[in-house]
Formats: sequence, C-alpha cells, structure tokens
Amino acid sequence: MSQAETQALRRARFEAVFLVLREEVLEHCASEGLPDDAIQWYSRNLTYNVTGGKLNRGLAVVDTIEILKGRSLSDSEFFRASLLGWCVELLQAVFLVSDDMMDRCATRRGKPCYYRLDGVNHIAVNDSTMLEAAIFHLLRVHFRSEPYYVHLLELFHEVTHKTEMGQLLDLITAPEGRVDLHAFSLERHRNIVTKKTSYYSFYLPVAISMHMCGIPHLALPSSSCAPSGPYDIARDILLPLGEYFQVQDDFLDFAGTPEQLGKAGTDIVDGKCSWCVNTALAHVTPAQRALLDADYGRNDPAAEVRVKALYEDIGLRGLYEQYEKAAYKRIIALIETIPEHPASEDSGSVVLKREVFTSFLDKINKRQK
Ligand code: GPP
Ligand code: MG
Ligand code: MG
Ligand code: MG
Repeated sequence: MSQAETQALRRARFEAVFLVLREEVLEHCASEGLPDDAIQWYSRNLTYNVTGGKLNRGLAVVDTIEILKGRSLSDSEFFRASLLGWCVELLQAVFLVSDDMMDRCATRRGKPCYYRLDGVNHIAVNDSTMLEAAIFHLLRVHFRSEPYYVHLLELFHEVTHKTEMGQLLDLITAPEGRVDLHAFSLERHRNIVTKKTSYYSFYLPVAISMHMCGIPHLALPSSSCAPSGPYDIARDILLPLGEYFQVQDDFLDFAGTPEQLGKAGTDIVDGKCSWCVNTALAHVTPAQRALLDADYGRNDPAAEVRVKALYEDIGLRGLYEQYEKAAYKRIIALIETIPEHPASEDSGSVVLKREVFTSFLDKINKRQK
C-alpha cells in the first residue's frame, strides 16, 4: 500500500469514530428528553461544523500517540485516541463558528459559514457552546476513571481560556471603523497569535497525547500550562510552530484564493493586526504609510485593492519566503534540543521524541491551504 493510501485509510478510520461519537452525544440528549426537532438541529450543528476540515489537529493526536508509544495502536487504543482527537476538532468548531460571526466571514471550508444558514443567525452563539458541551460529555463518559482525567479537564479549560484571551486581543486591536496602525507591532501580533492559535492547535493535541501515554505532569498550584518538565519542553517548541502556522494563515488571507482555502480573506477590510500589515509597516515609504493609514481597515473594496497592490509593491511575497525559511530553521533548531536517542525504552517509560515535532512541522511547512 502506498503512503497516500495508508493515510487515506487512517483518515477514514478516524472519520468513522466521529459517527459513533455523534450518536452517543445525541442519544444522551434524547435521554434527557430533548425532542426530535432539537436533536435534528444539534445533529446538523455537529456535522456541519465539526467535519469537512483538514483534520490536522485531530489526526495529530492519533499520530503523536503512535509516535510516543513507538508502535501501532490496538483497536480500542485507536478509538480512544481518535475520541480525544475529535475533542480537539470539536473545540476548533466552537472557535470557528463564533470567529466567523465576529470576523463577519462569508465562507468556511468551501461552504457558507454556519451562522449564515437559513434560520440559524444568532442561534449559532448557543450552538457553539453546545459543541463545547459535547467535549466535556465525551471526556466524562470515556475518561472519568483515568488518573489523568483531571489533567485533560484542566488542559481543555486553560487552553480555551488562552484562546479567548487571544481572540479578545485580536478583536480589540482591530476596532470597527477606528483602526489605529500605531497600536500594531510584530510583538503584539506574536502575543495575539500565540494565544488565539498556538495553544489549541499545537500544544493541546500533543499535551493530550502525552497524558494518554502516561508522561508525568508535575502538579503545580497555579496553572497546568506552567513549567513542568516534558510538557514545558513540548510547549516551548509548539508555540513557535503555531506562530509559524498563523503567519501562514495571515499571508494566505492576502495571497490565497477562496478556491484554494475554502474561505475568503477579510483581514484587510477587518483591519486585523496581521503579519502582513505589520511586515508592510516596517518597509513602507512615508507616502505608502499614508495610504495604509487611509485605506487599512475600511469596508471598501477599492481600498482593499490598493492595500493589496501596496503589499505587492513592497515585495511582501519575497519577505514571506524569507520568513518561512527562517521560521523553519528556527523550529528545527528547537527540535534538535531534544536528545536524538532518548533513554526511555529501557526504563519502560514514555518520553518525548523529535518525531512528534518534525511530523507536525512537515505537515504545515510551505502549506498552500
Ligand atoms: C484564528 O484566527 C483564530 C481562531 C479561529 C480562534 C478563535 C477564538 C475564539 C475564542 C472564537 P482567524 O480569524 O485568522 O482564523 P480564520 O482565518 O480561519 O478565520
Ligand atoms: Mg478571527
Ligand atoms: Mg476569522
Ligand atoms: Mg485568518
């Protein structure tokens, strides 16, 4: 079997688990007395918002657990790993449903954004919280007796809180109709993207996998995201990796096509503190700066066209290529701080391996969608 066929099979096996989990969540609601029309509504919510994506985050849980264990998983291990992977995909759905309302996007994954479906509109606010509730229902049913259950709960809560902080910063740095480019900087951008993207997209799948593989998490009074050995090491590689991923997202918002991305870029019109505008700010002439001040963050297609032309004029594509190369090198150097031959198997304990991170990096490097 070719590698592509193996990957397709793995994805199909992972996708099959979703159908089981959706039934389980719906059956629970039915047992609570939720009538049929509401069950149908919840079912569509789950299907429309949780499936149809790239599944990078969910599959990363299964991949990481296999890498850490150093062997393929039994059927029951695969199911449980996939369940945790789907919890990450559910969390992503929670964020995307509400992010699209806040960013006023039109399309996602090649379809209309959920809130734009006939009859949905603001019900999407409650639907998004019901996607979140499904995570904690599934964790409770399947993982309540595990010694690491409380760690999983803390992880989901803390990562969610971090993401919300990042989203807040993202939104208030782009106040509607009153964008102030003086408030922008690459430092503020890093703070936004680390919080709004890196924790849930990169740290969460790996930390979940580490818990499932029994890597000890030293209890700390303040925060389970605080320093604690292997989790700390993983986080310090995964946050920069997530930053690279979100810079790609920002660049593709400008340079990608809706056909390629399944979504149309809104960052210029929304006045977002994106990598593109911050990089442009460091390279503009005074005249170009005046154009940005006048045109950035304006709900006017002609202004957006002028900003895009300015990006081309300053050579943003070339600057992005340079950024990509430098980010790749920086992350490889971070990964190489992990011993190549960890002294683990002899003691029977599971430890971090470079492959956990290289497999992630390989998946996102130079991505076009
Ligand atoms: C991605 O930003 C960030 C999120 C999806 C996190 C949202 C968090 C919430 C608490 C709602 P983005 O707006 O650049 O993503 P996209 O380009 O996919 O819309
Ligand atoms: Mg957003
Ligand atoms: Mg968005
Ligand atoms: Mg974006």
